[in-house]
Amino acid sequence: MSLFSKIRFISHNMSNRYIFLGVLLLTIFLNSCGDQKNQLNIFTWSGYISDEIRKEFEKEFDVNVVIDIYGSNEDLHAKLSAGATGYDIIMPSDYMVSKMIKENLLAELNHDNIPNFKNISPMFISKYFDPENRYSVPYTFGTAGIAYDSSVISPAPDSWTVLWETQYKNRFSMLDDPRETPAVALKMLGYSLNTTDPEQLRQAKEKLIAQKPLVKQYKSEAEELLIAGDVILAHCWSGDAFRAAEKRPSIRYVIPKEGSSQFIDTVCIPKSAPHKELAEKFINYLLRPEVNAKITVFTKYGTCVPAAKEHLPEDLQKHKFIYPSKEVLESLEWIKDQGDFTQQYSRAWEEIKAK
Ligand code: SPD
Repeated sequence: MSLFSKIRFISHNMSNRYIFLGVLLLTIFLNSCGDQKNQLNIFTWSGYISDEIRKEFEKEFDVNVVIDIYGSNEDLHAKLSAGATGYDIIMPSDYMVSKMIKENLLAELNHDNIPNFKNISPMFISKYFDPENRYSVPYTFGTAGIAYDSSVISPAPDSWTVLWETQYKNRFSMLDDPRETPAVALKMLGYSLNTTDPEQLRQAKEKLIAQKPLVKQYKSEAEELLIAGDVILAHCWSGDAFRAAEKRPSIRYVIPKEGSSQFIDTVCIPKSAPHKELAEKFINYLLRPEVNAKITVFTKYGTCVPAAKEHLPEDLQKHKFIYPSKEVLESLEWIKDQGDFTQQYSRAWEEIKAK
């Protein structure tokens, strides 16, 4: 190699090295900028926050949003009371809010940071589980009932007893939930779903044990099973039935004549939240009427923000999956936190699952 070529070779390699070093430093710098972005960690039910809402919030507030999923209030409670930290937003139902307040697991909200709280209908505020909404903001409401495929099952079932019929062995699912599933058996037996009578709970447990060989799966995300046609009946929540019906139009939803449960799911901030102010911004964002309407379109649960209805297609403003008749409404009960007796529900549920 001539001297000239050698010099050119060395300088070429050096400049490559400088370029490589430059790119490396830039990458480290950009990554570290990324890491410094605030991150909002949400722990919620499946199908509760759409990608659209997540991305729009990320863009407007220049943050990252990470979503983790639970299938029951008790799973959420178990995780938080075992000391899980890092979550900024959780979405417990009514009775779980009162339990978590009692156990000091929730942060008090700074309402100055949530001016859109004024958009909520008075129907959904000051409820028994948090009378001054110091810890919770309503997110959605709904019921539990039976979704069924009307192309296979006709006439429509009107009783929980359909879920004990041997002809449907392995063709239906039950919620995987220590309060909702015993509630079905309690209602069938004519008892309150909030019973604190050990004998009534024992009878409900026996019923569910007898039913177990027929059950295809205990699953709280029944929507997937219904859409895939893996089940033709499912004990599930109204919005999930509605979402399944959107993809499989022969799916219908009924609330059996014996009665069922109703709920309000809320948005709360755990006491251990690392980004409380950001969490309050998120709550305030969810309460914008146009954002809240998108939530209803996505989740298919009821909205607590009346002004959101103006942004909703007409059928969603009064759909019977969301708004049951007066007669049906009268047959519904709220699940309540039963203090120490809750352990008996958990034990009964463990025994059923262990059979
Ligand atoms: N896929 C969303 C399900 C939300 C259900 N929350 C209701 C709990 C009532 N106990």
